[in-house]
Amino acid sequence: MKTLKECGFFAEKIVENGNKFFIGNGYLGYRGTLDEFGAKECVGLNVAGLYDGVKGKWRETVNAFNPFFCAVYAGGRPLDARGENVLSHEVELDLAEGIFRRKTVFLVGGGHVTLACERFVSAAEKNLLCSRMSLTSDMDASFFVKAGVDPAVWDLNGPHFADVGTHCEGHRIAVCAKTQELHIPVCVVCAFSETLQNVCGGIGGLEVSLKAGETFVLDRVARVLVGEETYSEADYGEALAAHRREWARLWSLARVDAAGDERAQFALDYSIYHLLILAPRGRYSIAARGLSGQTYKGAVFWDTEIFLLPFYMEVLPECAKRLIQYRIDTLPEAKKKAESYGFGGAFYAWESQNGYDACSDFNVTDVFTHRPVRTYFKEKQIHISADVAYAILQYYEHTHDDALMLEGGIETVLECAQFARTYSYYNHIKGRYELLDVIGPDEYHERVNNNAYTNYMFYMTAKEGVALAEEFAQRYPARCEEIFARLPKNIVQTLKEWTEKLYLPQPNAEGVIEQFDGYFRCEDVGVDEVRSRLRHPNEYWGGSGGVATATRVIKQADVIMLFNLYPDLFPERIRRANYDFYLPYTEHGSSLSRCSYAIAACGIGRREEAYDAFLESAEIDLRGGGKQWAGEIYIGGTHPAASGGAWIAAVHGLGYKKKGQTK
Ligand code: IFM
Repeated sequence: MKTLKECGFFAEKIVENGNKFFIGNGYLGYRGTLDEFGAKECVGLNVAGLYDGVKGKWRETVNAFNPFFCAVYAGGRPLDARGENVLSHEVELDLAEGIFRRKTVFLVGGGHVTLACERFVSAAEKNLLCSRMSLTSDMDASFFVKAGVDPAVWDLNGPHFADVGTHCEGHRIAVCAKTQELHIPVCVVCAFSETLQNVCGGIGGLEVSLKAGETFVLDRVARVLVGEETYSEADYGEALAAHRREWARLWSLARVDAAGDERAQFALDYSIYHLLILAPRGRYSIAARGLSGQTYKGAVFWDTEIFLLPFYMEVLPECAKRLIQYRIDTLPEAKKKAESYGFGGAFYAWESQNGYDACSDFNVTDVFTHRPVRTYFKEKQIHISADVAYAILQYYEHTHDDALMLEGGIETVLECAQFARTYSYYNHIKGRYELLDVIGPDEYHERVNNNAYTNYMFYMTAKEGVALAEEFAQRYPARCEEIFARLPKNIVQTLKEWTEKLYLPQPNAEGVIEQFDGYFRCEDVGVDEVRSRLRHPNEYWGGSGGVATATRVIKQADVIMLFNLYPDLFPERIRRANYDFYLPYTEHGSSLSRCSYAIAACGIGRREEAYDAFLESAEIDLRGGGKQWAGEIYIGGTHPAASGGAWIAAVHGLGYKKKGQTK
């Protein structure tokens, strides 16, 4: 497997490379930054499922203290990749083993000094991360090595720690604190292979004298302890060996063969690498930007159910189960959300932080006035509940895990359908139920009526949910009686009647399904024209005053999504008509879009278009793609859904086979 490599140092790529060379183990994520960097350079050690909110700011995941800070000085001058004395610099990410490496050669007093480092977040142990730094000089030289656990944390909406305390005991340094909001103890403990002197504020130092050709090595073995977790020693070599063994196992399950196409192979390996380093290890799910930082508040969106779940179902089923379990666990919050808006059933969080909806009423800031813009994602993007139900139904179809269905699965699906039923309006004139005032996947058109994707998705939720409930009632009558006792009376019958009368937008004479009522009446202009109307590069395209709002230009695949999730709903002729119609209007302003078109293109026999869109999606973090700003809000980071969507397109569309698979 090829290793991702970059030679030379580019200051403008510090943030981008933090994402590109990112390592993780599903619980911890460490950005691809350099040892000498700090909070200003967006060093981040992100912890999954650990959230904190500071008064007046957005609640987000917590970044822990940095155990890998290390700055080396020669004659008082820092050996820094940004310095003028750099002869060469390279970073690499070993995808096969999940190891980050850097090597920088400096010119120091006429001699060459090589600073090298490797680091990994253990694939074998959830809270363990290790790094080995080495320093070699080709002439006798002395250095001062400054290292420790850096208490300065990069935050978007912090600071998240209170009562920060540093402790030093022998070769170990710990920085401990409590989160501001919930007072959860978080401690980063790092054992160093050398004892650091004069440790103060988590950082200590060490004089190092090298004879020509000698190498000094500093190992750092760290644990992130959350809550009641306790510390235990680990050995660098043993940890590395266990880590390597686990990566070998992971790739033996996950590798896909791109049939001799080198570019596709690398893009696919890179996408799969990202999916592997995000595989959850506990009762939490996967955030939209993975563990690459606090963007999107570290929250879980529909991305997980629709774009990521298929990979885990096939490759790491135990992780797929965790993703489903997360939604079942958070059913009570979804029911509360529905109730708070006056509806029944389960209305899932648009941006879920362990069930709590972190989506703000003002999710974008206007670049001209700097004022918050009212957005309606939280209360109108109701398709999230259908997406959750779809995932549960898919999971069941794949695993036949009756137990999970009886332990919340069926209940969740029915509650999601029930939510849509109570949300719908009965149109007495047309004699049908309608879903009014919603936002579909295309977020640029807010508060529309009868978004086709939403209506069909809830139709299928109710239909399939009812069928499953009836089947289970026959097979497990006693258990189902208990389940039904918790649900609204006669829910199965009510949902059946509702689906019969729910409005399902039909294709027009050209075979095109209108994305929402009145979409065809929007200004008929393409993406380039709308882009040319921008007065600021980071201007938000949607909402009440966006450049796309009154036009047919859409942010991302919308109607097309329906065909990807339910390919048998419409014949190929209709799918093709919609693909051709909507593609020119699609801005791909969301990283979920290209892969959706790739999957759709496969479904209508457009292999070349599918291949291009697949590459666009799979390479997004290799080229530092994706929008970085929504108005004035930073939305950069890695793009797991694009990786997951690329995998779906590759395996289920382009027909790339798993390694060792013959059919
Ligand atoms: O879930 C997506 C949404 O569809 C578009 N905006 C970004 C979200 C997170 O990826």
